[in-house]
Amino acid sequence: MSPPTSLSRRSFLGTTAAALASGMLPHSAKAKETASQQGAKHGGIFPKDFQWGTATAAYQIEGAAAVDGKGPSIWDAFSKKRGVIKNGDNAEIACDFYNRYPDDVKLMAELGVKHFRFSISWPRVLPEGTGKVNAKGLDFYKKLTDTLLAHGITSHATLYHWDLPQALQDRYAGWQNRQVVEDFGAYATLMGKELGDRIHYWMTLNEIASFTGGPYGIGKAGTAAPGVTLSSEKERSQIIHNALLAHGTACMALRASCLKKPSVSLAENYWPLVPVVATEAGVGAACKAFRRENGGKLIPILTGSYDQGWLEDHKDSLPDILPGDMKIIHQPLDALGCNCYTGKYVTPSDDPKGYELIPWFPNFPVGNTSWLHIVPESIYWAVRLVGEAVHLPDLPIFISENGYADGTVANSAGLVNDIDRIMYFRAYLTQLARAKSEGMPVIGYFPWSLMDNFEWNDGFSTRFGLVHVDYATLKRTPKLSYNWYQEVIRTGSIV
Ligand code: GBH
Repeated sequence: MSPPTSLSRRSFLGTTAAALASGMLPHSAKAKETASQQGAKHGGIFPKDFQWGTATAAYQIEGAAAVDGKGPSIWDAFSKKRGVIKNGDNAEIACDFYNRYPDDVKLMAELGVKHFRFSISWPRVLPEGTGKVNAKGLDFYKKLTDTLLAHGITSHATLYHWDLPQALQDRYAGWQNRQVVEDFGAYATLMGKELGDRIHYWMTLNEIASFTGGPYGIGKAGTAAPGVTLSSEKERSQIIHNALLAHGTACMALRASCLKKPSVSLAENYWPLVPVVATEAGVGAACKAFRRENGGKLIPILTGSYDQGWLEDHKDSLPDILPGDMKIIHQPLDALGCNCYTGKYVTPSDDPKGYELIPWFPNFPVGNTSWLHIVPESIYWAVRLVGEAVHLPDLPIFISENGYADGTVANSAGLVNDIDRIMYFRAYLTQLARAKSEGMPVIGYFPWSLMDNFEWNDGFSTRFGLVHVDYATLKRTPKLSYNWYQEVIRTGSIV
């Protein structure tokens, strides 16, 4: 793979070497240098075994939507509707990762990542959602994981990144029906049996809030797949409750079916709450907000009960909870994956909740896509509040996603000079280093995404990659941020 041409790799490295020589290490890393010989030797705060990775999802990169026996997913069906995806894009080909993965794994190896987060497409391995296994689909993940291993890259697999088999949507309305819990469990068992010999790190679900929120409208059609109209909030609560049960059931299924003891986790985009001023009162308000704002998903997973404040907020729309449900939901986790892009600022308040969220305003800095308010401290509080607000200070946390959409386009040499993305990553990583330097159990970082890909409703128009993809030719070109991340990994410090 040839390095970018317009700003040569040598001049790029020259710049970063100078920065390092002038002592531009994060303050916290410096403070730690004497305390942690190993960290210092490695150049920074992140230890040698820190999991530097990248993240992707099956539907967004694989393509091969109807190839080798794959069944359709709800996103295949949804994308066929007119006007729901920007520019009428669809992911039939996407990045063609299904065919090009050998080259893409080389790109990862060149980048220096030792960890890769991808998801398994449920309808690729079980075209009908249940029953008959598609051997060719299974083969793909065997070949992918073998290729990764051959390049010294560890697999981190997500079982569900939003591509439900359309067959289950048709058969019983998918996530709306509790039957999905059993079927997801059976799928997890199959994956554990078939792939548990080569995959140690598992995530059950990706972002419960995302696939139970926008896809379902109340009194109007949801805006993402499957695009369903609900009649009440209670119906949504039930969908979320089913997802929580599916998570717990899959945890048990993986532990029972993997050949070797797996590491089981999920990737949640829970809200990090950032105290505007981190006084005792400010942090106290953030803790209260953390429990209440995350009280319907992360909190029951981590504690076995919906948050009391959350129950009050949702008293008219509570799900039906069967005896034993909360125990299923509350499975021990080996680690917690946090998808962190943004956060919310919070201040103490005299109202009974004890906190107030600061609303966004139009000129607040946003990262080239409407929802991505730039809040670097969110990544620090996302880690710290699991310890402080939920009292799990030893639960290992990895950042399963963190990313930024392109603000510029490829120049005439085909290079994307994405200094804005580098700024974003550096700011967030500095805050992660802050958490690490304070002794918090941060174990990995998986920026979203290895390469530009199908960004759901935004189609191909919004680009999150470290590598640029030309969708006309499918040519991959590393962006400047790829070179930057390469140096971060090489030195273990924030260059
Ligand atoms: C992640 O979601 C996803 O896991 C990943 O697949 C995705 O590509 C990546 O982020 C980048 O977006 O349109 O205003 O209703 C991030 C959280 C939740 C952000 C849903 C967009 C819809 C906002 N996403 N949200 S809006």
